[in-house]
Amino acid sequence: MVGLGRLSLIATIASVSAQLQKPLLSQPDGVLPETGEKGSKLLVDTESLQARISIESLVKHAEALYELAKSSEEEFGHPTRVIGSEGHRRTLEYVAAEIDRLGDYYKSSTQSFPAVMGQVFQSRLVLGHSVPESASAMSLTPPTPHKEPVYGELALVDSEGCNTSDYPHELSGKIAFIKRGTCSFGTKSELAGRAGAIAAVVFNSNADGLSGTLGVPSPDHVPTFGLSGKDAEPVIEKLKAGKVVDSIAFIDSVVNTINTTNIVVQTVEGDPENCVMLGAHSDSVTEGPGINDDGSGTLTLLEVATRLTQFSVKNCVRFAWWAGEEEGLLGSDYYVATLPEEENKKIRLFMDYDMMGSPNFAYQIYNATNAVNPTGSEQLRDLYIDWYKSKGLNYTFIPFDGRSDYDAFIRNGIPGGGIATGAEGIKTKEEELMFGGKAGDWYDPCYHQLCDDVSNVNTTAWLINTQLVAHSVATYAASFEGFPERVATKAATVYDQDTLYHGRYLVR
Ligand SMILES: *[C@@H]1O[C@H](CO)[C@@H](O)[C@H](O)[C@H]1NC(C)=O
Ligand SMILES: *[C@@H]1O[C@H](CO)[C@@H](O)[C@H](O)[C@H]1NC(C)=O
Ligand SMILES: *[C@@H]1O[C@H](CO)[C@@H](O)[C@H](O)[C@H]1NC(C)=O
Ligand SMILES: *[C@@H]1O[C@H](CO)[C@@H](O)[C@H](O)[C@H]1NC(C)=O
Ligand SMILES: CC(=O)N[C@H]1CO[C@H](CO)[C@@H](O)[C@@H]1O
Ligand SMILES: [Zn+2]
Repeated sequence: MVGLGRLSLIATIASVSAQLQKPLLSQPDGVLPETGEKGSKLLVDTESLQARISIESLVKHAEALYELAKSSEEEFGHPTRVIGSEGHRRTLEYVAAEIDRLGDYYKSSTQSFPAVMGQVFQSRLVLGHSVPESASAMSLTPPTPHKEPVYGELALVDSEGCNTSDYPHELSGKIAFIKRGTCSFGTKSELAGRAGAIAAVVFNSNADGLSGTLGVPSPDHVPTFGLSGKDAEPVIEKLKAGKVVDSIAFIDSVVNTINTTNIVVQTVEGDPENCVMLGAHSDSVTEGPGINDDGSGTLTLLEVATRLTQFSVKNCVRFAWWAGEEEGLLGSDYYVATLPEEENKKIRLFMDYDMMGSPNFAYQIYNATNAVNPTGSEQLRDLYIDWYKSKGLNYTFIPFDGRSDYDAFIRNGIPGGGIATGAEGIKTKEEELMFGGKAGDWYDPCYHQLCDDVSNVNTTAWLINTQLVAHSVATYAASFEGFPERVATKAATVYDQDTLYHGRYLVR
């Protein structure tokens, strides 16, 4: 694979796609190459590339993706493209085959990596005489031993439980009661385990409930719950008054590791020292087929990659389809972590495209600024702003807070940004005036559910955003003039401190 150095490239796309059924579409409509005088392709320009984006083509691919999700029905009882499922395996084959059809315009590679997956089947927490309603087992928590309840006294941990010295000496056989804040839930669980606790409860610093993830498994993790500040308050009072709170914790869960695969595709043409990179995630959650999340982004990339082949490029363009995003940005984390320093520097920017056509959409731009993120992020943000403005469309800013695959890039000094159309957030009255749709409802009422099917995309928004993705690719494929040079590979300290999410889960 061009420019990707020592990545572990397990298989080539050609071999993956060999057994595939016939491609979905014959040669896409309206895609005769843009040729110059000598019959060579013309340098990509944004208007020409945007003009070739076809909503019919996007929707046809979405229908195909839904059929692939159905291949998981036997194992899961419903359509899904979660990593490890037949539906996801076939999604990867599908993307690979579609790229393969484009001939030698691209060089492709796959990158396999271990993905940790967890499932919580049942859980229960009893604190003294009460069964707090807000208690929820954290994602990637280990089960209680033998999947049986454990019994112990609750022990209040000092401060925020981020230091060994915060944990009482006589914690052995007890359940640690820890305040949310500063360090990750994973760190708290680990320190509690090392101090001898048999389970841990992290309570929120405000009245709300707390559902998070322990992140990368550690042998020292103990079964861990999140709890609302409201439910914690009376318990803390008792503990501070020196009363004993006998408690019961029970979690039935599994954590296991499977192999899954990123697909990375790069133009053969274009300066390999200066790449514009973009990504979407190929996987869905277990609960549904994930056509908007992130089938839409997956197919947007495929559409732009297909149409781009009719043009020549000055800078290299690299497309990625990440796996394991829903388990905590696993694919993009792995990719960036295994990128040698000299390869990191060749990526001028990374653009994240996750959820392009939410039914109750807003045109959302990640508020990525140079003050907090690697320099260049703000120039990318402004490119999106200018484009929506030029079309007379409204847009909003949303936090750039670690909830999608840009995270590893930002943490490793690569400028980034992106657009989205909204997940489980609630549309405001003001946004209803700006975008239509319905105030008071989620942007995507089928977010992470079975109903995230072909009918769960707004085709107007999807087309507009795919045109904007085409604009972003065409702009940087043609020139990086005015775009800041790459600098450090570790720069995002403010971002590190402020970011609460890693994918869809709270981490601290
Ligand atoms: C994952 O792949 C590696 C390397 O190919 C292999 O050694 C390992 O057994 C695989 N693990 C699983 C769970 O399939
Ligand atoms: C965008 O981020 C900057 C800080 O980087 C902040 O000052 C500004 O208020 C943010 N804008 C919105 C609309 O969130
Ligand atoms: C943009 O939002 C304003 C309300 O803030 C609205 O009046 C206008 O129609 C919107 N423009 C479009 C193109 O929807
Ligand atoms: C997409 O959204 C617009 C604005 O809310 C609406 O007018 C249109 O009917 C929607 N189209 C589809 C296919 O959902
Ligand atoms: C006394 C002590 O070690 N305090 C440390 C506890 O952990 C926080 C966050 O990691 C540090 O900032 C403190 O210095
Ligand atoms: Zn997503």
